[in-house]
Amino acid sequence: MGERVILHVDMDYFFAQVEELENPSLKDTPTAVCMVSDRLSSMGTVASANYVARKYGVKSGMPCFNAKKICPQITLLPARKRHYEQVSGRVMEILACHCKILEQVSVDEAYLNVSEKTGFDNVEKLIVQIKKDIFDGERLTCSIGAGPNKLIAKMGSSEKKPDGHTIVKPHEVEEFLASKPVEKLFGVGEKTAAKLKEMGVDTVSKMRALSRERLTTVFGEARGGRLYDFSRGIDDSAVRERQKEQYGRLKSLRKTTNDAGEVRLLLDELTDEVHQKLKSESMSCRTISATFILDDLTTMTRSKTLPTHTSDLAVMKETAHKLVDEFMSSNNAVRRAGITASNIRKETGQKSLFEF
Ligand code: DCP
Ligand code: CA
Ligand code: CA
Repeated sequence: MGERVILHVDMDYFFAQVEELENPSLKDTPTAVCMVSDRLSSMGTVASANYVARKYGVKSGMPCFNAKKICPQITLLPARKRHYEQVSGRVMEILACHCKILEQVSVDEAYLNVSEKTGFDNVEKLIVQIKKDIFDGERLTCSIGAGPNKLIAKMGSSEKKPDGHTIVKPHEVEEFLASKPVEKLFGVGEKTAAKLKEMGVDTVSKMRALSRERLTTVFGEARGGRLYDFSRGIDDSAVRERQKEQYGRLKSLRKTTNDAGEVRLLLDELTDEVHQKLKSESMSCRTISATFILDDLTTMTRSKTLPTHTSDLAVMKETAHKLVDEFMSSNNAVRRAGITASNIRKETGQKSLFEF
């Protein structure tokens, strides 16, 4: 068996970079995209900040209010999630052209097993090509890590951000990890880092001095074992194509209501989105579920399984309407509602019963 070469691709300041495309003047000024909660429009948090804004200390997860305070000239934009998902889908398609197996792990990152295409000696050429293809296609930059496993590839992609790449060959793994502070090791969150520091361990090389027994005693069998392996650069997990099991959307109503018509309208809008997503991935579904969140935040779900798989928008909407009408007839006041398509499979090209 030849050596494994794994890439991890992560888009640079993804949401904010996508916004810059449409308004290039934002490029040189601090800019952030805010995720605004449906109801409380003033309570947004920063989803993504460009690198100019980061110089002022603006970070993801920070309340937008604080971002404005530390950087008054910042441009804050509302998130357009559906748009980013569409761009993401196109980026993933570009990546899929470069490997047999692609594992998308979030909206802006993926692992690629490229062992069949290249060894470490030529991997840089492939990385440059992938970056070029994404830039030519979408005008977006990304950062890429290459390593003998997912752990090292993932850590490599964040080494030289933005628009950078890092290649860690198998014999370089040990040195790559050794001097890193523990919080840089993948899988070490804030709590674990704090605990390690309490134990006098602040670098990965010091972590390696801890026995497996010690780590599993402190952190439990699974997590402790993983920390032991990760500190040595060991990660045997496979790059695995993930099949989505369901597609769903949930949204607040403008106000709490017991009018079935209003809930239907909202679900129509969400069904359009779910349907588009299914179609874009050539999937069909057999089960439609509607979720209703009541004023006291109780969540209720109603489902219908159809006789055959479908990706027919009218069928999906009609099923959702039935679910709404049945649910609302018992006079529930609904605050949020959602739709989920599950029981998913690749479209076979065969007509469904409804289409005959
Ligand atoms: N995201 C979010 N809320 C967070 C973190 C991220 O909504 N707390 C979204 C917006 C990001 C996207 O996910 O653009 C990807 O997250 P990353 O952590 O990869 O961050 P960025 O891509 O924004 O920046 P970086 O250049 O550091 O990768
Ligand atoms: Ca990113
Ligand atoms: Ca990411």
